[in-house]
Amino acid sequence: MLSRRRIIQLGLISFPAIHPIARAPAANRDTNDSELASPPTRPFAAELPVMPIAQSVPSLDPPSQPDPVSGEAPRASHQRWHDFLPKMFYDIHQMEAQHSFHPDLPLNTIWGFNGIFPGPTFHARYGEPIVVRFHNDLPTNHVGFGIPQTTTHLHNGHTPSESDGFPADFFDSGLFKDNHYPNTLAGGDPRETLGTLWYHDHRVDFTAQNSYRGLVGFYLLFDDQDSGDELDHNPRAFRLPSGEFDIPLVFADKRFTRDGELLFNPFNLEGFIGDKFTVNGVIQPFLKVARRKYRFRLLDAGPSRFYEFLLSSGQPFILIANDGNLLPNPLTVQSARLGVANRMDVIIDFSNYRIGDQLFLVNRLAQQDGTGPTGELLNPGTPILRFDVDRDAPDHSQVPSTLRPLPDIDLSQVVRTRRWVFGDDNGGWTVNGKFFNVNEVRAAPQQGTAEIWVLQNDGGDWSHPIHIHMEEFQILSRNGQPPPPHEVSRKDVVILGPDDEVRVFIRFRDFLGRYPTHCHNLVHEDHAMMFRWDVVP
Ligand SMILES: [Cu+2]
Repeated sequence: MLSRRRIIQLGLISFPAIHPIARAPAANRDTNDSELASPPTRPFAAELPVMPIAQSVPSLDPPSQPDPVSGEAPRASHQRWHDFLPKMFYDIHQMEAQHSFHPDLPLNTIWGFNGIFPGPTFHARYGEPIVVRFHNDLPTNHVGFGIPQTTTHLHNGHTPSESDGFPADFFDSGLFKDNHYPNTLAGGDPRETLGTLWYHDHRVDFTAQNSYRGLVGFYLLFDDQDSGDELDHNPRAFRLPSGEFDIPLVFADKRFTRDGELLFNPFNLEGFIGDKFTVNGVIQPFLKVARRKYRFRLLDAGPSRFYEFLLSSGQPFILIANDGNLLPNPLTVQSARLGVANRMDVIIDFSNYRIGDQLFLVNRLAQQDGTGPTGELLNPGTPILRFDVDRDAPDHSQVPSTLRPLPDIDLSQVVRTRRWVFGDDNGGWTVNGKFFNVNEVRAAPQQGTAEIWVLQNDGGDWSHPIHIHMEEFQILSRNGQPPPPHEVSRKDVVILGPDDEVRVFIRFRDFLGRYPTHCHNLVHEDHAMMFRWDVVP
């Protein structure tokens, strides 16, 4: 019997969704991407870029409103518009642009929000609903991978369905769409406050290619406690490191041709692994830091790699948030493991180093292909970001011993249990034996109820980071055991290692409509490891 891997190599799989696979050079028609080594680049030759903060505009023309307006891509009317009247407006253009991944490589043609990779960072606040108008200004005659149709998803946003970037809600170049982000608490519960979100393209079948090409950015949410001000006089404020000392870091591995051109292999359906590590769009950058505390918001943007981060000095991290959600209490951890789309907010205190010291953020997790990490921890691993301690700076920040309590898990609210098996039967990536079909509603939970979802990996060697849209969940058990301390948290992406079974508690509040659940190995997602579920009245 042919293995699934062999079947893929022979090109025998046909998928039910539309898969107009982009043309790739013949030399790339192989799943063994490790043969395609990128050109050498000097480590730590360029400074870490810090993304600009997205700037609002006074108004949109035509004005955004509950029903679609002229020139807008087709969409359903906005839910609960008048409950969450937008107070701020943003005008964002998805554009092709030139980008430098490294001074030793030529400029590359990327796709970015406002033409930059990563895109501008949103600073949003609870109680301030916003509308973001996403214009698709991508070229229709583009060269290379990607498809110039987009649908933007705000990852872990508690967002009405019609603004959630459903994979089938993509639209063509020349059109725009208004996404309404209410910035409201799930169920009105302050324990559901979110913090580190990100936005990216979610076009069905092409999410890996479009986001790999650059359609990725951060969206940070603040409230009166996580206020983004370490000098805040409000006694409730956490006063975590803020401003220039609060730095989002997006990790994305890339691969380049011999000529230094960004390379993606659409024929590799297992998962695409780069041999160059970018942070905020630059290969192995350095960051000048002051002798004080910093908050770093780590994000794995994929497409397929897992990371285990450590500091070369042996100093532990203070972990304050998992998947962007502040923990009940900070945890001291030696390392932080992230699957695709996971976030970890960590505090690093540089006050015990001397000016002139250098230390490294190191990835030690071995991964050869899209299967997932081998489990081996490399020694010393790959230094990805160098910290250069170069100055003193005042530090008014603190790390409170108590952050956000967890919402109650009230099992009496549970109306049913559903089992979702993530597998590789039927010759491809499936959930309960089926490929993604945008028109098939696989679950219809009733608004206001809670359910237990059992997420199970039957894939043998494979690891799958599973993402559920719209609501945070809490892990009840992992392989029959209580979750480890860092997973005692609200989560939106859970790593399913080989044969793992994770039971989660999830509720369905505030908005109706269709949402997806999928593997966030973007290649698995695009090759149909996803299902649709609808919240119904
Ligand atoms: Cu997967």
